[in-house]
Amino acid sequence: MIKTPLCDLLGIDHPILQGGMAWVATPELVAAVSEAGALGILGAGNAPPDLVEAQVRQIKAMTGRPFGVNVPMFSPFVSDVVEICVRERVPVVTTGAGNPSPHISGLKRAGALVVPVIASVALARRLERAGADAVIAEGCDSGGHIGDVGTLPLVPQVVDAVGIPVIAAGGFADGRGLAAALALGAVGVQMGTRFICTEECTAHQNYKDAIVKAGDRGTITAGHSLGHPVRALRNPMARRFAEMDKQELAEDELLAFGTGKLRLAVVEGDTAEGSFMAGQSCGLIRDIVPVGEMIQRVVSEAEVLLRRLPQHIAG
Ligand code: TUI
Repeated sequence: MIKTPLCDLLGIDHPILQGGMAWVATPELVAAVSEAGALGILGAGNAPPDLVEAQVRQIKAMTGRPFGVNVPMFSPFVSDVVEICVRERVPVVTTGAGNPSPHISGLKRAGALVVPVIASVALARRLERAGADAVIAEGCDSGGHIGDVGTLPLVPQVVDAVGIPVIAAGGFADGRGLAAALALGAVGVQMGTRFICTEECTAHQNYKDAIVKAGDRGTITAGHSLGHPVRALRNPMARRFAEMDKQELAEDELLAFGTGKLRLAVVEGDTAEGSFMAGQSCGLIRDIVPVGEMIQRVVSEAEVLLRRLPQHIAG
């Protein structure tokens, strides 16, 4: 067992969070992760408030363990979704893709722990002052919407800059990653792509198979010209999107091109037209396993590794 202050803060057994991926992190996955002793997080994405409310209730019916909801700041329903988290007494709220400052005090009054995803030292500092309970420092090795600093340099800089616990994200998929994150001063890891390749994840089988097949250079980034780049598996859709970046098209043209492509990947499994958002950890993922087995594997690998580190250094 690896216990860190994160386990006490969140009431979990293992210092592992499952990223709140839009369309992918459904109640089935969230409940399985929380039941396995890590923190399952619902991906609210752009979903309308009534759907998020129904999904939160579904999670509560499936598990009595702590869980979270991820609210991306670009959702057209941010305030309503935050209100649902307040009303439903969601234990942990993570945020992404923007600055959640205006929502922190309301959530905290309702007893929620607020854990924003940040991609820079500056925003980590600002959110600590605004009352965040912890931050998830996400490097650009991760999938989906990314910042511009790699995980390895970002995490220790955030650890040095704030007094609240720091969770590392971006590139983690095994016990070696968890051990490395702890060495950087983080209290745990958040993994996204690794959780897609589990039996309980409801994403299309083609999504899971494409991740297992992908190697170290399996992803590319696109959307830089829009100011919010996205990392996804290399496929015809991703290549065309990356080409459009170079053509300096109008923002609405690029946005229109991206709309609905994540759903096409997750729900339809459309390998040509879908946007299969995934992190660089895809090269480390070789199987589709039950959530509980994967978490156990990660934790015991990290444990063995940390125990054997003195011999490893001695050579
Ligand atoms: O949010 C994510 N990952 C995501 S969201 C998403 S859905 C999407 N669809 C189409 C286009 C774009 C996204 C897929 N993946 N991760 C958390 C994250 N947050 N990564 C980076 C950031 C971030 C970036 C800038 C957080 C704050 C931030 O602040 C800017 C500011 O306002 O100061």
